[in-house]
Formats: sequence, C-alpha cells, structure tokens
Amino acid sequence: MVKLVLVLGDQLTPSVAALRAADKTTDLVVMAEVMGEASYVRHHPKKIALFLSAMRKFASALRAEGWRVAYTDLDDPDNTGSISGELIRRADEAGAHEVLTTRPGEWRLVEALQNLPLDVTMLEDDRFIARQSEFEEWAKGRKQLRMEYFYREMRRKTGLLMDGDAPAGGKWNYDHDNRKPASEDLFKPPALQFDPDETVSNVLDLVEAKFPEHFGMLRPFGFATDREQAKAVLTHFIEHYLPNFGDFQDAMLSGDPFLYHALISPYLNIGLLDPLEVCQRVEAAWAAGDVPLNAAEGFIRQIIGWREFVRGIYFHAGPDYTSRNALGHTRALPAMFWGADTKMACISRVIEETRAHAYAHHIQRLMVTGNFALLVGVNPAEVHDWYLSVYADAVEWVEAPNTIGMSQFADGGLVGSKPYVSSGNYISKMSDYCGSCAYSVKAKTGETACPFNVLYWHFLVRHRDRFKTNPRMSPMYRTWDRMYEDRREQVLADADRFLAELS
Ligand code: FAD
Ligand code: DLZ
Ligand code: SF4
Repeated sequence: MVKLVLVLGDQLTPSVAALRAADKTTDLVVMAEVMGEASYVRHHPKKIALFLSAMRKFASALRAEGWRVAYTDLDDPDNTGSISGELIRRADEAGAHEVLTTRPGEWRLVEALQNLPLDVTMLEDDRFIARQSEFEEWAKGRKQLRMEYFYREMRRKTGLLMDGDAPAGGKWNYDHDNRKPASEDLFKPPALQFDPDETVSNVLDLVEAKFPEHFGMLRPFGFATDREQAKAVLTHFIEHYLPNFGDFQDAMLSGDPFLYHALISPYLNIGLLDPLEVCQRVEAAWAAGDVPLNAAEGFIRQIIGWREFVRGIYFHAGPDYTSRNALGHTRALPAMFWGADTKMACISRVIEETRAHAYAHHIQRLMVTGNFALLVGVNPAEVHDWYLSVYADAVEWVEAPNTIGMSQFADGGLVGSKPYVSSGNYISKMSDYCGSCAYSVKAKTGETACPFNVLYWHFLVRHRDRFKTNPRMSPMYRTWDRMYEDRREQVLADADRFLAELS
C-alpha cells in the first residue's frame, strides 16, 4: 500500500528521517507550498522566497533521484491552503491511509499532524547532535539548565576540539577573547550572493504578487537555495571571515551588517547544511593552523552549544512556551519595529538592515532590539511574533527560546540566569551607532539622554523584587541605592516620559 511521505519546508535533507524510512519504489513524497505556512505570521518576503525556492529545487533533486513527488505550488487552484489539507487531498488521490513524517520544528504543526484523520507515524528529527531523550536525561534532576554544561557534553560526544578527555588548549570556552569592537575593513570580501536562476526568479515574482504588504525588501535576493550554494557560503566564511569571527563576534558597525558572521543559519535550519559537518570543517581549519582557537571554539559553541541547547529547551518546555510572560509585560510592540521613524540611531539601523536583508546578527537581535523591547516591557508574545516574522532563519524551535527565553526572560530563567539588559554604554562600546544619534549616550538624564540609560534603571526598579537577590544583578541595585535621591527621581521621571511618548 502506498504511503505518503511528508517533507516540510525546513526538512530539505535527502537523509531526513521520513525519507530514510520510506520506499522509493512505492511511496509518494508530499511537499506543499501553502498559504497557512506562508502567512501564519507575516514573514519577511525574502524568507518566503528562500523557503519556496529551496523547496522547489529540493523536489527536483528528489525526482532526479527516482522519487515520486506530489508537489503543490502556492497558486495551484486546488491548493487547500494548509499542510493537513494537502495531506488529506493527496491521500484521497492516491488511495493512501498512512503518512510518514519527520517531527516538525514547531508544536503548532506537531499538533496539526497528530490530529489528522490518517494513520500518522512521526519520526524523530535526528539532524541534530543530541537526541531529545539525551537532553531530557541531561536535564533530569538539575535545578538549572545552563548551556555551558550541556555544551561540554556535546564536545565530549562529538570529540570536537578535544585533546583526549580535555578541551583543546586547556579551556572549554574562549568567550573572554571575543569582545572587540570592529572598524571598517576595506579588504574584507563581500558576503557571497547568488543571482536568481529561473526557479528563484519565478518564486520572486510569485512572492511579489502574493505578499505585497509584508514588511521587508524582496529584492535584491541573493540567498543560497540549494546544497551546493549553501556549501559555497560555508567555504567563503571559513576562508575569509572565520579567522576574525571570535574577536568581532559582538561588534556592530553601521556600514557592515554581516561583519565576520557565517550567514548560514537559514541553511542549517532548512536542512541544506548539516551541523556536524559544518563544525568538522571549522575544526579542520583550526587543525591546519588557518584559524585561531578562540574563533573555532566560539563558532563551534554556537552550533553544538547554543543551537542544540535551545532545541532541547523548546521541546522540553512544551507547547505553551511561547505564551509565557514571567515579567507580566503588556505593552504593544512599538511601531518603530515595523520601520516607523525613531530618533534612536541603533534601533533605526538594525531595523533597516532587517528590512533589507531579513538578517541581523546575534548581538543586534539581543542587545539592541531585544534589549529595548524588554526594557520598555513589550508583551513577549508580540516580540516573539516579530522575530519569527522578520528573519530568514526563524523557525519556532530556535527562535522561541532565543526570544521568549534568552532575550525577554519571559520563561522566568529557563534559558538564561539573568535578563540581557544594558544601558547605552554597551551599545556605544560595541558599535559606531551612537556617533550619529540624536541622543547622547554620555547624558544620563534629561531630554537628550540616551533612552537606554534611563530605561535600564526603570526596568531594574520595576522588577526589584524578582532580581534584587540574583547574585549577578545585586551589584546594580547597590549602585542604584547609592545614587542621590534627586538623581534617581530624575531618571525615573525621564523614563516615564519616554514610555508615555512611546504609547
Ligand atoms: P553566526 O553568528 O555566524 O553563528 C554561527 C551559527 O551558530 C549560526 O548560523 C547559528 O546556527 C548558530 N547560533 C548562534 N547563536 C545561536 C543561538 N543563540 N541559538 C541558536 N543557534 C545559534 N537563530 C536562528 O537560527 N533562528 C532564529 O529564529 C533566531 N532568532 C533569534 C532571536 C533572538 C531574539 C536572538 C537574540 C537570537 C536569535 N537567533 C536565531 C540566534 C542568532 O542570532 C542567529 O542564529 C545568528 O544571528 C545567525 O546568523 P549567522 O549564521 O551569521 O550566525
Ligand atoms: C516558513 C515556511 C513557509 C514560508 N512556507 C512553507 C510552505 O509553504 N510549506 C512548508 O512545508 N513549510 C513552509 N515553511 C516552514 C513551516 O512554516 C515551518 O516553519 C516548519 O515546517 C516547522 O518545522
Ligand atoms: Fe542607541 Fe542610545 Fe547610542 Fe542613540 S545614544 S545609538 S539610542 S545607544
């Protein structure tokens, strides 16, 4: 009896679990471009174009390998508009009752597939270094789940940067070496971009016609959309950027949105690159003496540490994770996140880069937009929807723990031990944004004071009961308590005025 084999838009790996378990000679692969997935949040047009282009190319590659593929185009008149609808339609057409799937990366889709009136087998997505059961085993009995310890387990498991049982170079983590601000590098080759081929051009026309209202610039579109191109992006990174990755990982520079970052998260997340292979290539570059240890370790930690850790957290925490709101924040997302004018140069820069590229690097997401949303008390569900919409690499399993957890502290400390909040000083130190800002980062109070400077204290005061005993935050409360009374009143009044104007 024919089985349907579902391949979702982020499962574009020839060896994904459902394809491994299927029989090419009898089974039918189902892939579907559907409005439900393309618009459940208002995805950036570049993100939609990336997913649809890569899906079309992957379907062609499967056919070339001898698979039968039932592929639904977005504008197919019979398109039912949802993954469930397409599976039911294809099951009727093929006389099938059974569906093989690989577990989706979003609870929403897991639940939709579990509720299908078909016989669904859901296999674990094993394109990760840790199985979920390993994460659960590691998490069992721990009071706090911290990335650093999980990361060490993953180093031991993979043998990456290990010298027997010890970490290469003697230290597990070289983050302390990774804190330099950047200046313009005239000799840095630009990021690798690809001219749209016929498949991509057709998708771009489709996306332009169907999603004219979505925030973000569709063109120019230079994303990799197949495995070969994604590998070329990785090679470009290793050869040209990786040596500086560690040093400038936290830096932000107005003329250079990409700096020395890898730009590979969308390809890892949709299945065009494999995380272990990526790390092995980086390790080989270090072993060959081409890159320093702080760069190789810093990079590998992001993948086998953070990426694996947040995935474990997402499935560990359960389907209600995205509605958590530990700090009780209720403010609507300010219009500046969708491009409305703001005098804050840092926010304006990051939003413009996001609009243009469907990309911002980690520190821009965490310490500029995320920091601001947290300080002003935006409802974390709205912040989550925004991050899920605007970045090409956003799939919920990775986006939600980063947003709800790391950035907004809405999970009450599951991902991070303290909220990532800072005054303008951090942004000033790590970027060149403040030089062109209408506000002064040096001014601590008054009309022209950097809003981060007053909002930072306002946040700490609002949440004093929760954070005053946190050992990593109590020094800040002591600093606040030592300030003159009139200075404290001025800071809070300035913050209140800013917040009132924001509303
Ligand atoms: P690099 O800086 O070059 O890092 C290399 C790789 O490490 C990345 O490609 C990525 O796969 C991995 N990585 C680095 N940091 C993290 C992290 N914190 N969590 C998981 N993987 C990480 N990443 C996503 O892939 N999808 C998201 O939707 C996403 N949303 C985020 C939302 C917020 C609020 C924050 C603070 C971070 C988010 N991140 C997300 C993590 C990180 O910002 C991106 O992975 C990174 O910016 C991707 O760019 P890059 O490939 O150039 O990464
Ligand atoms: C993000 C996305 C988009 C824009 N479109 C589709 C689509 O048309 N068909 C599809 O199968 N998947 C799409 N995706 C990805 C899914 O929304 C979802 O993020 C992942 O499949 C979750 O694992
Ligand atoms: Fe941002 Fe403040 Fe610097 Fe302006 S002064 S760019 S608001 S950190």
